[in-house]
Amino acid sequence: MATYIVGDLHGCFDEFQLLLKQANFDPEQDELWLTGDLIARGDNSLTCLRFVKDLGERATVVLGNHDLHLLATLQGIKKVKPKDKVDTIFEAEDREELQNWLRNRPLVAQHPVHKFVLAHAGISPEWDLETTQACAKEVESILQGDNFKELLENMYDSQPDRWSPDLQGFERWRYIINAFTRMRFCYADKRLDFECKLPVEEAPEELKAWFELDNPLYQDIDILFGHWASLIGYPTPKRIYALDTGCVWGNHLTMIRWEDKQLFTQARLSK
Ligand SMILES: [Mn+2]
Repeated sequence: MATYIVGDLHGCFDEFQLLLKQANFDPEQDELWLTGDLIARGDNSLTCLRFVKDLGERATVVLGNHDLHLLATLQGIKKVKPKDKVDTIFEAEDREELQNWLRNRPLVAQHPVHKFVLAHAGISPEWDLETTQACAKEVESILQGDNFKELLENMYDSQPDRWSPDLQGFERWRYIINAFTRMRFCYADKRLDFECKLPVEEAPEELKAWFELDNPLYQDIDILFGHWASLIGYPTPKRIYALDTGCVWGNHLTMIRWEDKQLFTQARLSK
């Protein structure tokens, strides 16, 4: 039995299948963990969703910003962007099942044996492990409940950008969602930035990657995440694993086998 963790699929189903084949992934024996953003931009979002859903308990996937955005568009809160290429999901006969499956996915997942944690964008520099778990649970229970639409309607903003345990209601949940699914750069005071789109090497000096801030948790546990394709080739600290290597942008899909840390990559197939 092996544990594999794969970066953002973004609808790159063919590359995903080649990667699983390359690693001899066995759905009867092995576990697959996914960094989220299964859908959007690539050509086969619907197939990716169905495949991961059908893996059942063999797969653990955390929610990404595009996954949450899909839920918002399915609820009619946002319009579908043609460039996302998700129309087939809207036309699918199993769309209700897919939606319900997706909104029951977690924001963070901790491996019961290996102890690593997985989140789409990362773990807030202001949180210890206990706060991380509690914050995720709080939002997950709303997403899984009857009032999830109201949460999705209120998640589109970049404020508040600082954590406080005193935050309440939508402001609190918005910070939690943004930290888990959208975070990249932070200021030295741990304020989150959502403006900078530059590669990390070219970012203004006052901005640092979230994992370069001072949080004891970042040395205590292995953290795996996706979301930040331009980190490709950037030397992350020892316990920090960036797995989105921009397959949908023409680079490749990356998967790590946790037991021996072997990396598997599959280049984007030309069309
Ligand atoms: Mn993302």
